[in-house]
Amino acid sequence: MATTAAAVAATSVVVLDRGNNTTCTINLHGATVVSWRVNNQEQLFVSKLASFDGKKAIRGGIPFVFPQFGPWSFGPQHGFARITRWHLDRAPERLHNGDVEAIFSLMDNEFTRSIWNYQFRITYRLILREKELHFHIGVYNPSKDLSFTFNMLLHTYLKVPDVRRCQITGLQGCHFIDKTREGALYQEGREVVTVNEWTDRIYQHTPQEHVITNVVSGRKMRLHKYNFPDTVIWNPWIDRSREMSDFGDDEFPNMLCVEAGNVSSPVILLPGTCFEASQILQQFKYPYNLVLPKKKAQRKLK
Ligand code: TA6
Repeated sequence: MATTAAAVAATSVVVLDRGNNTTCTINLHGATVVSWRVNNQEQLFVSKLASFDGKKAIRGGIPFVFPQFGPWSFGPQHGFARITRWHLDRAPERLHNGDVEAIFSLMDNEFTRSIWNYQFRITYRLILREKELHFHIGVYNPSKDLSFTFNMLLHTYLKVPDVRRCQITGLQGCHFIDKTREGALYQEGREVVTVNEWTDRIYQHTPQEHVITNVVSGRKMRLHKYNFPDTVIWNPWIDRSREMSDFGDDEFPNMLCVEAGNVSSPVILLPGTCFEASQILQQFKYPYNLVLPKKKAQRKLK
């Protein structure tokens, strides 16, 4: 299982293998998780048209958004972290309890400073458990005198048999910016959110946990997050799918993005300080009686 740094340098891919066909594959291009298999079942969506040219962001898996979410006047949409090669600090290692861990990092370099002239260091620790994938992130500001602000988000593409059958919990009562309606602010009235059209919403100050039903083979996915106050829900549906060259026109029913992040209020990082955030994805079966949503009118706030 031990993957030597030399071997990794030659390729761009790192594999955490827990045995029992449970693996996690990371591409050093963006430290993008491009596969998470639980007992040989893929949990993440990657487009059949995704580009692996080491330049463009990978269309699928879990791209790492930093230091900007969305359009950016200084640099690429969603920042440079997802289009930069990360370093493997610690090759995959089996822990005493059978889990497998690896650590990646990204530091400022000539390219990043040409866009965003700040020193920084990000560590990204991934732990593969039996039915779970853990993400621990540290952002450090080594400067003696300069603070910086950033957005950060894990742009998770869940693989689903039919997105129209998925339900997402934990958004009721949350305000959201609806990018499909000129960025107007709304409040979510539904107990469980469903996706039956182009959806692109930034839910603000969401609770620490969401459960997404009807993911791979009818199971559920629990997303538990820490220090990620926002949740973005995205599906491009028909028209937006056609606008993306690295996304198949027929693929939108099979993916759902549920993204934990710091979007609505950027993080301000003082000199010499560190910011930590984490996410746990846990795949599990039903014993769970679904409460069918009582549709309430969404109240437009302004
Ligand atoms: O996270 C949702 C979103 O911001 C959408 O607005 C959509 O643009 C999506 O990300 C994909 O962005 P990309 O830059 O990867 O095409």
